[in-house]
Amino acid sequence: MTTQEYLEALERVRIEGAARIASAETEAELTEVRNTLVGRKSGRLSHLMRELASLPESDRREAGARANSARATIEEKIGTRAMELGAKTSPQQNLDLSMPARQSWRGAKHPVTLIIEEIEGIFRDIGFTIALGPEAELEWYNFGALNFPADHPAMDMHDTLYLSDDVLLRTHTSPVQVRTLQSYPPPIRILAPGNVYRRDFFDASHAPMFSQIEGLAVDEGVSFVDLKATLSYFANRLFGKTKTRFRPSYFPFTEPSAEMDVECQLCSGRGCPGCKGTGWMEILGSGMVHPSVLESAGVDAERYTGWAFGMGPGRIAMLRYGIPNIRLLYDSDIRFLEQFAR
Ligand code: 2NL
Repeated sequence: MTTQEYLEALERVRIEGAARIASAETEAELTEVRNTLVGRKSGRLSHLMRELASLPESDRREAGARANSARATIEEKIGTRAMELGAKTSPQQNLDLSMPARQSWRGAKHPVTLIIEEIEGIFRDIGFTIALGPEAELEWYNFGALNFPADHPAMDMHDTLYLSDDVLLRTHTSPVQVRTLQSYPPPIRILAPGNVYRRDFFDASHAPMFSQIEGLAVDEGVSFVDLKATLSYFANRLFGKTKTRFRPSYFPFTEPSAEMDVECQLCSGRGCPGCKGTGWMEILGSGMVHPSVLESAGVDAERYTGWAFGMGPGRIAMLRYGIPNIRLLYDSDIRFLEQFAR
């Protein structure tokens, strides 16, 4: 082989090699192409490099440099093509269909929040407005306006958190209703949900802060029939069709007063430990607004009458969801709370 022939052969390997590398469509094909070009034993370029020795002494240096350059070009093109083929095929090849999906978490509202929202929805449907007010309240709105006698035990320092002589943390949401009566003329139909505070509630099964919902309706000609009909309707919306009953009770701010029971949700009224064998569960207290409460708030008790009620959403949530222990409502245990995700 003359030097001229040798250099032409090198050029052919470089050009044909480049074309074959570019047309390799799989990594296996590319390996095959690589073997035929630069494979140690049978590669065309390896063969040509062994042929160098047969060239005239004076041409070897130049021809050797050209052969090395051709090899470098081919190796570089193989490397580039290998990356292209890898990028094309690896997504499928690396896909592990048995790999578990990443865990996703859905937030849950607290059961008491769910109940408050549900109760608000029911009363909004029948024309009640949600009313809010301050949690730090004047003693007069919390007790004085509500017909509490000056020596009522609820006003004791042991039961109520006082912030100063005449300011306290409200013990019920009634002050919101008194403020509404002062500010708007009847007809009034409001629902007053919110947090309330009691010192005596601070033990293993009670928190010093808990939620309450009160409601108030005041207009001309409002009677105990309106109270019974509205609260019975409410109980049937909340618990599904269920028996209700009213029992006489006492509150300083209502007269007459009544507590409402629903058929025990655990035993359907047959009697069980949950209802202490009575077949009934108390869900709220209510009554006709005491005339002196209306007068305290500046409402003419000769012209207007009203009814009111109060309940604890925590207690309702326990009945409604079958929660056995009140502490579950306060412990913030994620295993309990996540059951209310929806
Ligand atoms: C209960 C009982 C009750 C009221 C709250 C009320 C408010 C005004 C006037 C008259 Cl402004 N009454 N609220 C009436 C009866 C019962 O709550 O067991 N609460 C947890």
